[in-house]
Amino acid sequence: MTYDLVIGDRAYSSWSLRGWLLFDAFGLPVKTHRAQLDTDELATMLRDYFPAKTAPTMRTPEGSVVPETIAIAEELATRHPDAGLWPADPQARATARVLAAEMHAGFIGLRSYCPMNLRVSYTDCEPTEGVVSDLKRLEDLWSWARRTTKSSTHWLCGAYSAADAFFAPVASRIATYNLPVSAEAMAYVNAHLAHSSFRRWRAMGMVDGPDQNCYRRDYPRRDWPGPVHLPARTISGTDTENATCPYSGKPVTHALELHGRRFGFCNAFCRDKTMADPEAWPKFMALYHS
Ligand SMILES: N[C@@H](CCC(=O)N[C@@H](CS)C(=O)NCC(=O)O)C(=O)O
Repeated sequence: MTYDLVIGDRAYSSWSLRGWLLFDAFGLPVKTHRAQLDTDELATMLRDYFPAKTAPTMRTPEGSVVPETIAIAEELATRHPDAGLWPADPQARATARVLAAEMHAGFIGLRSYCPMNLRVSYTDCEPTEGVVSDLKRLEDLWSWARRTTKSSTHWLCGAYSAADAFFAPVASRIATYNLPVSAEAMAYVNAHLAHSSFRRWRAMGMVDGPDQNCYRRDYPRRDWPGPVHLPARTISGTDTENATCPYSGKPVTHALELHGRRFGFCNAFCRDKTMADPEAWPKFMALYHS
């Protein structure tokens, strides 16, 4: 038995990203169940998760239903005290909790004007006063956290913590909408874009379900400002270096080509998520370097 986590479209569901990072970035196994937002899929799936109404919703191995991302963070931190969801140092821990709580409840201007969309990046979105004021508050909070905790890492309270997981979707919005922030804040954004769990989620988001029109904006586009992925492409057939999937060990049914070499997987999603960012996947990279 493991944890179950109901999530929305990975490209668009900012709360689902937070919820999933609380597992993946801390080495906690989870089985995800994806429902497409703006359809009846989520409501249908959540019939088995009363009283949940939104994604993410966690079910613990013994069957407790935990919706609300902040509750998921607290419950996982209590159950897995060595995973490091909250900093061990009391002052850093208190700071991290303040950050996560304010993110959970606030930044409505930014969240509504700039919905998360991991599939695009725009040159400019003409941010409103509400967005600019939310960005200023974020910068103030992030600087305060670094000063208070004397963090010497990329992250706000020392090692990557649940507070950073809470800000990952904000970092993605700054990248997507090219929002104006200080050099210090941009360095924090870049740390998120390069974080291996974030890269894995985004790689899945690039290939997980259709583009949703309600998240589309007609601003001019630019390339994604995060790490550039290796140039993989899908190919037909199963004539690959490996006979079994690097993730499941099952026989190869889908293939990609990278740098003239052919690799196989046991389903289209695992092939496509690897194609979207090969370096995000340690098991694939181990195969690539073998
Ligand atoms: N306060 C909730 C917010 C979750 C939330 O609003 N999730 C969105 C997806 S990002 C959702 O499920 N929307 C579908 C709906 O509201 O019907 C949390 O912390 O988890």
